[in-house]
Amino acid sequence: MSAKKLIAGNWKMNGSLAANQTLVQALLAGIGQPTCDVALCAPFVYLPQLQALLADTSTVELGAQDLSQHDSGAYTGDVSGAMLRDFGVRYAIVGHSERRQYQGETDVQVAIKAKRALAAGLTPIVCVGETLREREEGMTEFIVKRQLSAVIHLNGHCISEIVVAYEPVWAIGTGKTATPDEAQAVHAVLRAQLKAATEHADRVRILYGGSMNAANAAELLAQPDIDGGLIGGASLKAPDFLKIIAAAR
Ligand code: 3PY
Repeated sequence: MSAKKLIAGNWKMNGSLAANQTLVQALLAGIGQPTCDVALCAPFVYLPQLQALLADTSTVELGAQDLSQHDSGAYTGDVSGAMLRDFGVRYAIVGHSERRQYQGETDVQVAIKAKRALAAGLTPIVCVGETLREREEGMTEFIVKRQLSAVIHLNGHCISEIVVAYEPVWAIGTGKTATPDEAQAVHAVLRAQLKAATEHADRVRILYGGSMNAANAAELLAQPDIDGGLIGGASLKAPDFLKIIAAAR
C-alpha cells in the first residue's frame, strides 16, 4: 500500500466554462485539508481555466485525459506532454478503455504515451481493465497483465513513477462496480507484477476506477492494494466527489 491515496476526477467530455467554475468553487469551499492527493482531469480546452481557478491552492492538482504519443510536429489535433506542462498539468490519463475502444489505442501506443508523459515531467495514470466477455472467459488476469506489461517493458526503471488505474470495462458508465474483493484480487495481481519489475512497487499507487461513487468508495478504498480512485460521473457532483475524498484516508 502506498503512503498517500490519490483521488482523481475524470470529467471525460463534460463541462462548460460556467459549470466548471461552479464545480471547482464548490470543491474548494468544501475540501478543507484532505489527507489524500486530489486531481481533476479535465478536457484539454478547459485546462487554462482550471489552472487559473486552482492558482491559489495546492490541494487540487491538474490532470489531462490523454496526451500525444509524439513530442512535436505534424500531428494535427494532438497535444504534447510539454504543452500540458506549460499549463501546470501534473497527471495525464493514458489508455482509458474509452480511448482503447473508440480510438483503437493499442497497448504499445499506451506504453509510448506513458513514456512521453514521464519524459515531460507528468505522471501518467495508466488504465488497464478487462471487458465483461473477457471476465466471463476467465481472462481478467491475462488481459490486465498484458496491458501493464507493455508499459513496464517500455518504461523500465521509471515504472515506479507511474500511477496505475484498474478500470474493469464492464463497470465503466454502467453503474456496476466490482465488489471490494473482486477489485482487491486484481489489484493484488497488478502489485505482484509491479514487484517483479521494481523494488519500489509499494509506492506505485493503484487506483480503482469504474463507477466508484460516494456510497461504495469507503469499502473499496479500505482494501490493502487500492490506493485511490479514478472517478467518472461522481467527480462532476461536488458533494459526491467531496465524500469520496473524505473516504480516502
Ligand atoms: C468511470 O468511473 O466511469 C470511469 O471511467 C473513470 O475513469
